[in-house]
Amino acid sequence: ATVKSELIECFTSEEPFHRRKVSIIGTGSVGMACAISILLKGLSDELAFVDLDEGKLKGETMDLQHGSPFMKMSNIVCSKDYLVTANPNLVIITAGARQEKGEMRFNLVQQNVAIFKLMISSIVQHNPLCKLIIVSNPVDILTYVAWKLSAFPKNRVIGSGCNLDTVRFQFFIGQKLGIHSESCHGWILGEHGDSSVPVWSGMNIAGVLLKDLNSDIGTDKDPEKWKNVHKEVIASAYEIIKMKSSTSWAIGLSGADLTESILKNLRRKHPVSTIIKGLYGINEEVFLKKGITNLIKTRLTPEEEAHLKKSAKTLWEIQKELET
Ligand code: 6V0
Repeated sequence: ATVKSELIECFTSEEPFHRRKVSIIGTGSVGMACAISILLKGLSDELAFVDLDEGKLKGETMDLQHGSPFMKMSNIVCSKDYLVTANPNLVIITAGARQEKGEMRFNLVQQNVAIFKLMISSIVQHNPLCKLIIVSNPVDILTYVAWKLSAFPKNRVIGSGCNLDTVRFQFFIGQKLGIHSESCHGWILGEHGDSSVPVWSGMNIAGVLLKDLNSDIGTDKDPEKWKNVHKEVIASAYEIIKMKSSTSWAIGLSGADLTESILKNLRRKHPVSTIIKGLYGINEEVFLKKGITNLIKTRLTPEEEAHLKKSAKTLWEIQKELET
């Protein structure tokens, strides 16, 4: 007899029950920030990790496993083998090279495309029906690459896109007005990065359009220089990387936010990267429901639309050279 057999009378053999499984590829700062945000929101019953760096993979997993009692979480597993990711609702990809101080996101393209070639085929092999959230940079281009390589329908391949840029925008506007960022409604569209487009024409607080209060808002003519808020959004990632080598907490929370919309089928709108043809560019506002279901056709001023086209062109110039 063992302590276990003396203590526990087994009524039925346990059947695997994975109602909400999330797999995270990459256990770096972003992957782990996504993980802790998902765990603390109680969004999944099982979390599976994959990383090339076995020490880091096991260390991070053990560290989280020990915290299970505080999180009411049944199963946290890891392996270098993608089999561990099998049958999830969602796979979040955060693996790959990250920006060094002062480095632009586009510099990561070649390295990360090479990584994606191997990674996506392993993911698809074990998870032919999952949805993918791409976070690795340059996120818009890698979302396109993941879509091509996976041959998944476009509604199941989602890039985190401007979800983070948009909350940064709302945060800085909120700071300037002394209002909580959640009450500042406005969007950043286009590339997640330097050519992103702030949609000043729609920025509002409680339905009051800031453009109605200052018709020059966001332009060079504006005496209040609101345009600098967008500059701060673009600069903030570089600034944080300069100070702490990577950005992690806000993108982790943003990843969990998208995860929540998908797993709970919330039908919220998010500015994510999705593959769209015939509309302005690469990024759009969409409803998420078990993947993307609807796309909101944002009204833009002619200037905003021109900026968005330019942002899409910037991405396309790089994408068209890629051999996937
Ligand atoms: P990190 O801390 O270096 O972690 C990356 C992890 O990926 C490491 O643990 C590597 O071992 C692992 N890895 C590398 N190659 C592979 C592979 N082939 N298979 C499995 N694992 C692999 O980087 P960090 O976590 O800071 O950043 C991850 C990615 O997220 C980078 O590309 C960032 O640029 C990107 N970000 C995207 C953001 C967004 O808004 N979309 C925001 C911040 C960072």
